[in-house]
Amino acid sequence: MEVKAVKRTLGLLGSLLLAALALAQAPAPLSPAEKEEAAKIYFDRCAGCHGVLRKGATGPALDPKKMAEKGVEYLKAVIFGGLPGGMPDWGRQGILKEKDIELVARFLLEQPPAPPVPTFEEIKKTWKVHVPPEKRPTKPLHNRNWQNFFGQVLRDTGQVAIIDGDKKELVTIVPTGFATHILRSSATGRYFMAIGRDGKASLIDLWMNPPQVVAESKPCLDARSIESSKFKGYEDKYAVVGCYWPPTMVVLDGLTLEPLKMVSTISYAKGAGELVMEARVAAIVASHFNPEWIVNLKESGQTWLVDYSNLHKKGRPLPITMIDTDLFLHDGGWALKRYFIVAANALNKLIVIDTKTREFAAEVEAGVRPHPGRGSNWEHPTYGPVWATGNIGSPEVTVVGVDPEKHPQYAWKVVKRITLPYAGTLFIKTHPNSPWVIVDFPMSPSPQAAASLCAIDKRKLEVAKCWEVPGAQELKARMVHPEFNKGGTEIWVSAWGSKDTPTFIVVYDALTLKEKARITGDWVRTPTGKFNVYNTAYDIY
Ligand code: DHE
Repeated sequence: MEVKAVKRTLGLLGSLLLAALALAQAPAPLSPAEKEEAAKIYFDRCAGCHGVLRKGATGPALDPKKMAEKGVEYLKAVIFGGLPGGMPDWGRQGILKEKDIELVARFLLEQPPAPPVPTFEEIKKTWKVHVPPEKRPTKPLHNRNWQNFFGQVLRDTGQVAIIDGDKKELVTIVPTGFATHILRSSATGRYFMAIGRDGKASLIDLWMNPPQVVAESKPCLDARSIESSKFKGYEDKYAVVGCYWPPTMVVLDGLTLEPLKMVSTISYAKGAGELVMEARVAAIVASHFNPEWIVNLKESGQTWLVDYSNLHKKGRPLPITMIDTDLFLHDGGWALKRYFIVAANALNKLIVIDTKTREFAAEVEAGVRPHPGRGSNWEHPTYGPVWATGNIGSPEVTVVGVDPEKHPQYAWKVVKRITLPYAGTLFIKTHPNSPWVIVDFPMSPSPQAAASLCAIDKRKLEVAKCWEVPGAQELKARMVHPEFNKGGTEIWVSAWGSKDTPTFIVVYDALTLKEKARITGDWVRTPTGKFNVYNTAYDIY
């Protein structure tokens, strides 16, 4: 029985009894060496959701007093087996061993140690240029169709595989950061920028033969987002990394990744609430209307418009417009390449920013814990241009009208809630040339659902077909992150298994939904997000 349920049943007496039991079970305090090891595991695996300071965000706050009430055995069980709300089963997946779980459970009973905060000088020392811009090729050194390359994140090996999308052939594998998170294309598409959870940014030049990491730096200790400058005249000039810890946004030179400017995001929460020390940077996109980035702060509920056009001047001025939007901002994408739609996930809302007028435009009710990735755009015969998101906590794709100028009656309204057979969606994706929106379910607790995909009919706004991907369950894999090729004729989806077992990337025909190919090999380990060069550079989704 849940501790809460026991408490309800037994009332005050029960609470006292549980507290006494937990105290009796209380383990010895961690030795300094154990604490250091536990802090590292916590930082690498837990801080992403619960925060370095354990104040909570995507996951709940982990207050040492409350943790002590739950007791170390309960904590060990949760860390081993996960919880339906999204807590991963670290032990069952084999990522954390019994000894690690024991250490982390005991660590949670103690006050969090002060996390390190590197200086700008220390950060600058992490900067390495392997091939200076003047020594890089002026045209591609291979005959491959590099605009149809896919960058496949191999999460737990800390690598990115570059795959030739035409030939479905591995081109090369490059090292990136620990538990590599995402890739973004530079404005021209020539470079992939990777960001690791350890804050390491890598610049991959796709014109080299084979493509290679030409520059790197580590602007922070924990990061999730990276973006390039895309406005006309600034293409590939700058890059920006959004950090979880320290809570900062770091501007880099786009061609060398030299750290140029560091901005703290510690800020008051929306509505002049408390000062948030751990205001982490979530999604970042580069505006098409102005030389600026749209930067979303998760815990303080602000969206910053960051003007990068003066960075070449003395003192590197960086004007920032701060808009109070809403708390728990996470991921999001473009609608009509003008409106940036970001999920305020714990509030079950979507926030819309008009990047042309540079204003807050609307707030829309989504399903439970919306998770768009970047979402999907298409033209509907009745509603005009629409954008859609999946939801982790409810079996629904939420479709929103996005054209206030030509279809004002549908703008920022949910025009359809498409029912899915399962909850647990992380990503949906489409392409202008495909009639389908493809939906995954990697967060479903059911192995069969997690191994399945659905296709939504973009005209009828209903599920047309769902299928289990053969072979995925046997490999204990979850199908994740659909991505189209440049022409929109193929859909690629990764089978996300454990690091010990190679899996595969499956390729479907984007019209018939028939399996066309499977990319596999010893190197295909923990494939998660994959990014097509052309679609990522030109924001096609
Ligand atoms: Fe992500 C996007 C944060 C776990 C794969 N993820 C994002 C973004 C944020 C974020 C802020 C938006 C970036 C942007 O657009 O600039 N992700 C987090 C977390 O905090 C979280 C919940 C926990 C953690 O500790 O990291 C988390 N993410 C995951 C995963 O477990 C996933 C499924 C696998 C993995 O590689 O780690 C995962 N996240 C992705 C992907 C995207 C992403 C593939 C980009 C989607 C796209 O199409 O653009």
